[in-house]
Amino acid sequence: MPELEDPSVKILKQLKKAGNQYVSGEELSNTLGMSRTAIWKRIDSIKEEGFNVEAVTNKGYRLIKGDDSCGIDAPYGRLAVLSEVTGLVLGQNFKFLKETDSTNTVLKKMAAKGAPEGTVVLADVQSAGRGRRGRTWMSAPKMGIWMSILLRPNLHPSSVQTLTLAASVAVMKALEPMEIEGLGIKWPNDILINQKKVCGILTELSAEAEKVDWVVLGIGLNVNHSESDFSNDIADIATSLRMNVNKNTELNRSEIAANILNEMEKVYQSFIEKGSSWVVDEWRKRNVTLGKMVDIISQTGSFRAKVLDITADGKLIVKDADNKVHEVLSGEISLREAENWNNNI
Ligand code: BT5
Repeated sequence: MPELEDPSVKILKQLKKAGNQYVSGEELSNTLGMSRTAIWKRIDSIKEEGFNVEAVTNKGYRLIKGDDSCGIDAPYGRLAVLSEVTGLVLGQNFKFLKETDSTNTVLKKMAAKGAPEGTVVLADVQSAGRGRRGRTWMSAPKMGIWMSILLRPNLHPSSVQTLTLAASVAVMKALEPMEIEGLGIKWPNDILINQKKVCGILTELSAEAEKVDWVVLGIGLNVNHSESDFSNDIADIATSLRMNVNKNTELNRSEIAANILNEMEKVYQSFIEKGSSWVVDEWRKRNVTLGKMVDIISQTGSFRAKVLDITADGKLIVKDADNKVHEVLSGEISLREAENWNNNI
């Protein structure tokens, strides 16, 4: 059974929808086709995940909001996320881990054993969170969203870059309602707030010559960190959502994680229907890279260039100091401050 069909998820969705009102045991039993005793047992499992459910004879059940602004959604876990998921594919198979080495590593093993498209692994803390090229991703407990999504697209391996861009577009769409100033994508898929990194994406895949077998999209998003929660080596380059919203309370990670899944499902669908140029256009609207002066960093060295454009399959088009135009498929770029710009370019 897909986990989105889990009766506990459905009950929780119904209680959330009712807001402050009671939902009778009978009503739940009718909509779910389960006995009232079975409903009562499910309510117990919902409480075990940290939700405060009040049961009143002759009235039914209702969710009690906490005192803080996180309210009824404050718990972080499988039910908390799945009860906010509105799509049908992403989250249909869902694993929540209190602690793990890396959600990408876990999901890659599951993918190799045949896990279905839409499988999601979410952890509260990672002991060995990974960035690209062997770098470390700091993944402190209770602070962020450390999540991996499994897709099995019918794609040529060369199109996977577009899928990575699609993931950054989906995260942006999930964050946009928060109206954070200075939010944008740095090529290929770092999300920055005023030049500081709030989200990184690690794409890993298995493919044959002509076709992708699976893609694991690993998303690391800093949510509730304050400045002192970052280690010294990244304190100057990292930021969190909470540091950029006018709110003194913690943000609701479950809701944000679910919103990312909801947006990713829609973006993935549009990518399949409309093709990579749609994704690149959406990326273009949200990027902070085009037109900028950058250092292109590769294994063989680095050079300064101006970013002219992005191709339909996600390569960066840049012009170097000798007016030579290059296409950059992957690698690193470092955005230059305006005062460092070389006027010759
Ligand atoms: C990335 O790598 O940005 C990809 C990060 C992907 C993390 C997710 S979490 C869920 C899933 N499971 C995993 O194990 N990984 C994925 P890269 O572009 O290589 O950036 C890594 C660099 O970002 C590091 O070398 C640090 O400088 C910096 N960094 C490390 N942790 C950070 C953090 N929490 N916030 C901002 N910057 C960080």
